[in-house]
Amino acid sequence: MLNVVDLRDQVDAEVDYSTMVPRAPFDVTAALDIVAPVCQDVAAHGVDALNRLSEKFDHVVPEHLRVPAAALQDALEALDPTVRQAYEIAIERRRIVAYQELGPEQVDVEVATGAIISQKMIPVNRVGLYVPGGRAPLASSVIHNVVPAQVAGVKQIAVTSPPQVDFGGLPHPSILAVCALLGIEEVYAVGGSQAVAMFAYGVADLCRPVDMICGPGNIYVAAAKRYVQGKVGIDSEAGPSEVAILADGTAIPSHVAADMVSQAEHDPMAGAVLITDSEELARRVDEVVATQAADARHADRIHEALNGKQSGIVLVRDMEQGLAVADAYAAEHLEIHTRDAYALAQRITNAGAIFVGTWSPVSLGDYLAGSTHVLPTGGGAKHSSGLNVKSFLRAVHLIRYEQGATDAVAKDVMVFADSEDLPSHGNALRVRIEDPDGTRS
Ligand code: HSO
Ligand code: ZN
Repeated sequence: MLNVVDLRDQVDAEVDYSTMVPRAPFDVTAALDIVAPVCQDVAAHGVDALNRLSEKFDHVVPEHLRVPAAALQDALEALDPTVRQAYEIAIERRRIVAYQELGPEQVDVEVATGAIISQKMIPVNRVGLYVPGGRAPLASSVIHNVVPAQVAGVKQIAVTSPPQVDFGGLPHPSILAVCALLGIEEVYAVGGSQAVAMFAYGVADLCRPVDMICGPGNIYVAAAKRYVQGKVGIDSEAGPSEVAILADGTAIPSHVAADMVSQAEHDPMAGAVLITDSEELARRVDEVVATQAADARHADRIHEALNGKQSGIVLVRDMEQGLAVADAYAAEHLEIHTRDAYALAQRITNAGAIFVGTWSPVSLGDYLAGSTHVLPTGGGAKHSSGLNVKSFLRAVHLIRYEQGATDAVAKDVMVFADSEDLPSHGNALRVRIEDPDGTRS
C-alpha cells in the first residue's frame, strides 16, 4: 500500500504544500565532514592518494588511472550493435535539440549613438564529467552531459568513472563505449569524492584541473562538488531522483504505475508521487504498482523507494489544486496524464522537465527523447534549469563606447559616484573629459 496524503480539505492560500508532499531528506552538509579529508588528501598526495582511496572504496587499484585509448576502442568494438543503435539515436536527438539551445554567439545592442554593448557567449574551456558506476552504470548520463558541452564548444572534456573489480579496474565498458562514440579521449578510472577532487585541484602527472565539474553521483559526490565549488563551477548537487505524476480519471493506471516503478528502480531513496483528484485511479494505481513492483528485477529497492516517506499518493479536490501542489513540489520530472494535458503543462511554473500525456514517459526522456535528463532535484526546479548548452557558456559583456558617447553621460556617472561617496570613480570620467589626449599630466 502506497502512503496516502489527503489534501482535499486544505485551502491553498493557508498552507505550504511543499512541506506536505512526500519527499526524501537529502543532507549534503552532513557528508561534507566525510569528503573534506578525502579532497584534501588528493590535493596533497595526488596519485598515491587516488590509488589508496580506490583500494579502500572501490576495492581495486586500477592498473591505469588514465584509461588507455585501446581500451576505449575495444569497448566500442565489443558493443552490441542494437545497443549501439540506441546510443546513436540518443546522441542524435539530444544533439538536434542542443543546437536549438545554442542561440547566437554574439548579440550587439546600441544603447545610444556610439555606445555598443555586446553579449558574447564563450564556452567553458575545460569540463570534467563524473559518471557513477555503482548501482547502474549510466551510459545515458555520458550522452546527456557530453553532447550539450560539445555543442556549446567546450574544447576539453574529461570523463571519470569508478574502476570496476569485474572489469579489470577499468570503468564499466558501456561508459567507455559511449565515450569512444562521442570522441572523448580523456577518461579516468577514478570514482567518488576523490574523482571530484582530482578534477578540481588537478593531479600531477595525471590530470590537469578543470574549470567546471558536472555529472550525477551519490551524496558523497554531491558533497565533494559543494566542497570544491568556487574553485571550480559545478552543474548542480544532484539528490535522489523523483517523479510527480499529475493525473485525473482519464489516466491509464498501468502506465502511471509503470512510471512510478521505473523511478523507484533508481535507488531506495528515489521518490514517486501521484497527485490525483480521482480516488478510483488512486486505488487502481496502488494495485497495479504492487503487481509490477513484485515482478520487477530490482523489487527490493523498488519496494523500499515506494514505501519510503518520499513516495505516495496525494489526493486533491480538482486539477486546480493539483496544479498548486505540483508547483509547490517542483518535481525533477513532472508527468501530466489528464484531459488537455498540454494546456495544464503550460500553467506549471516549477518543474525540471514536463512530460505531457501518456505517450511521453520519463523513461523516454531518460534515454533518447532529445530533452535533457540532467534535471534539478529536491525542489531545485524553483530556481534552476536542467543541464543544457547554456550551462557550458558564459555570457560576457563587451563594452564599446566612443568618446562622444562617454562624454554625453560623464556628468551622470560623476553624480552617481558622488551619491555613493566614491568620488574617485567619478574622477575616472573627469580626467578623460578634462584631458582627453592624456597630454596634460
Ligand atoms: N532518471 C535519471 C536519468 C536516468 N534514468 C539515467 C535512467 N538512466 C535522472 O533524470
Ligand atoms: Zn531514470
